[in-house]
Formats: sequence, C-alpha cells, structure tokens
Amino acid sequence: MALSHIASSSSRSKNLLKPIAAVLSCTPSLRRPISTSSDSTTLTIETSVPFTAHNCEAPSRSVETTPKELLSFFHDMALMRRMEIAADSLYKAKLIRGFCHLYDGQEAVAVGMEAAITKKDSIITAYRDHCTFIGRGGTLLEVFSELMGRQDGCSRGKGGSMHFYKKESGFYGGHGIVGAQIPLGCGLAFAQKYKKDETVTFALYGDGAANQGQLFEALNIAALWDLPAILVCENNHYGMGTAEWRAAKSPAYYKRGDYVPGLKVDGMDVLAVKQVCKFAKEHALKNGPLILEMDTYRYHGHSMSDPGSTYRTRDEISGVRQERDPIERVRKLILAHDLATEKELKDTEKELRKEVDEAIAKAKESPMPDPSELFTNIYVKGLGAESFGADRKEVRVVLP
Ligand SMILES: Cc1ncc(C[n+]2csc(CCOP(=O)(O)OP(=O)(O)O)c2C)c(N)n1
Ligand SMILES: [Mg+2]
Repeated sequence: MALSHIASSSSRSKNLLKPIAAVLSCTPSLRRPISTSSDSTTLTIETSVPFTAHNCEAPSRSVETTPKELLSFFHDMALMRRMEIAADSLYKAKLIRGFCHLYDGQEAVAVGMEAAITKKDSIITAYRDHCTFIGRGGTLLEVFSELMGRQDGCSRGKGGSMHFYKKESGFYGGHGIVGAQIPLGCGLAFAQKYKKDETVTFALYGDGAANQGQLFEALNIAALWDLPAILVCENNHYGMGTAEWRAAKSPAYYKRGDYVPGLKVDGMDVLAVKQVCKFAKEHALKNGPLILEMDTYRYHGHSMSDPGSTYRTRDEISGVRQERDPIERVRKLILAHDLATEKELKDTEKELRKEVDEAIAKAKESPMPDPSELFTNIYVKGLGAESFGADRKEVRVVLP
C-alpha cells in the first residue's frame, strides 16, 4: 500500500544519501603526484555502489579512466552547473520567459553518457534539456540565446528552454509532452537498424514518465524487433511535486521492462554512468533494448515556478549535496590522485563563470527573430495552410 510508505519517509531520505567517502575507495597505489602522471595514464576506479541487474549480467565495477578524462568531467559538469545557475538568475530577472526546467544535480548523467558514445549515436530527451545539448557539443551562446528567444539560439529563438535541438550531432530534442520522446527514440533506433548504421539511440525520460503507457508500447516493438534503443530513466525521485512512491507501485524502474533487461546505476557517479553506457551500447547493438535507471537528484524545483521545497525537506536537498554531489565526487577523486590542486580546480570554476557571463552578454546582443519567421519550420511551405479568426469561420491568413 502506498500509505505504508509515509511512515518511512525519513528512511527514504536516508536512502537518497550514500557517503562520498565510500565512493573514493580506490587502489592506494594509483595515487601519484601530478608531476609524474601523464594525461593518458590509466587509472582504475571502483564505482560508488555495484550495478544492480535485471535479466542480464552487470558490468564490472572497476572503471578505467585517465587524468585527462577526470579533469574534463570536472570541467564539463562545472560548466553545466554554472550555466543552470545563471539561467536561474536570468529567469528571475525576467530575461527568460515561459517554461524553464533546470538540470543541476543531474550533470553526471549527461557527461558520463557522452564519454561512452559518439555523436553518430542519437540522444532524445524531455524538456530538461539544456545540459544534454551542451554535452552534444552545443555552445553557451546558443543556449542563452535560445533561452532568451534570440536568433542565435539553437532553435533560432523559437523553441525556448524545452526545445533545444542539434541534429548534426545526433540530438533530437527537447520534448515537452511527458514520455512522447520514448517512442520517437525507438523510431530513431529503428532507422539506425534499418540503415545498418551500427549506432544506438539513448532515449531519456523521468521517473514520472516511466508510468506512462507509451513506454511499454514502444518497448514491446523495440524488443520484438531487437532495436538498438537504450531507455534511460533519470530517476530524480520526483515528477513535479509528486514523490515517486506516491506515483509508482514499483519504483524499481530498471525492472519495469519485464522481458527487457535493465540495470540500476548511481547516476551521481559519472564513472558508473560511463561504464554502464558503454556496456549498454554493446548490448543494444547485439541484443536489442535495455533499460538503465539512473539514480539521481534535481536540486532545483521542477521548473522555475516551483520553489522545490514544499514536497521535500531542505535537509534532504542539502544531504544529497553533501553526500552525493557529482561534481564534488570528481573533485575529491582528482585531489586524492594529486591530478590538480584545490586552487587549480577553483581557477577552472572562475574561468567557467567568466565564459558563462561572456556568453550571456553576447546573447543579449543577438536580435529577436523577425516576425516573418513566425511560421518557418512550423508548417510545410506551399500547402496553403489557413489561419482562421476566433469565430473559426473567417480566413485571416493563408500561411506561406
Ligand atoms: C502528457 C503530459 N502529461 C503531463 C504533463 C505535465 N508535466 C510536465 S513535467 C511532468 C512531470 C514529469 O516528471 P518526470 O518524468 O519524473 O521528469 P522530471 O521533471 O523529474 O525530469 C508533468 C506531469 C505533460 N507535460 N505532458
Ligand atoms: Mg522525475
């Protein structure tokens, strides 16, 4: 019974926390001073917790990485974090209007996934899409211009926060209808298999979306036709203001594909995400779909209209920040292996702050889209689509 969960709410909060110290247990012999470690030295690091598998073997917990990769993980996640914090301020200053869903807290999913795949693989996600776009090689100027409705935006200022897109590097959006991207993602995987591309699609969705029927319909066909589709449930434990236990009879999302194998992953551990995505790509190309449940957390509310503090405690949020933060985890790993000093990491963060501020200044100079662009890329040209007045009778405009 759902109500039985209420009594154990404090233990639920505790379950969201796993000590970062445990995560950093790695072979002591791997510790080396920065002067003797080259960028490409191989480091082997254990994932924070084991992967939990359903209907498949779990990948190894020992993840190979390099100093260069760890430093780039720190850089990329810190950039995303700064970008989202800046978007929060721009929204409050009313320079961003409409919907705006921020991703801070979940950065390890976007960054770890990119480390395992190429831009020939496809990604499709929901509306919390700014960082996925950056992971696909999008620029800060494109992000802030799009958020502020300017021409330099990745959707020319006409999509806004929920509709980022970068087809040339395999990013198919940015979707506002909860769950709708899942069958679209399976369609992308169908095309990849049909064209014998040897590439895969990662379709990301939330724990709330996981309760939708279309997930199961798409999974059925994807499994029947062995499509190279990897369904990634980013379980941040809330769908808007509803905690997962109030919405899902079984919150073990990695098992919910039944006949489709699944793996549960610490989505706050970028190395675990990389490891599982590499495994998933190989699996999907050989055997068809797989579900990955990424255990993660969003620091912000659902969107900018949600302060995010009425349905969860401040202690829960600060506990996750202290115990599981994905950037702090990598910072500690870098320091533990003497790959950089605390000051060098702080300098990187300062530099990123500057980059973000510069991009915002440039985006503010970008013009608004021309009114003549209103219907471009919205209706196919030349079909004579008509726009009616409010009475639904009088034709006001025949669209170009
Ligand atoms: C079909 C549909 N139903 C409802 C909504 C309203 N809505 C927007 S986001 C959301 C919650 C989704 O939560 P989750 O899938 O966990 O994703 P998260 O926001 O946590 O990333 C809802 C109900 C919608 N956009 N589309
Ligand atoms: Mg959610």
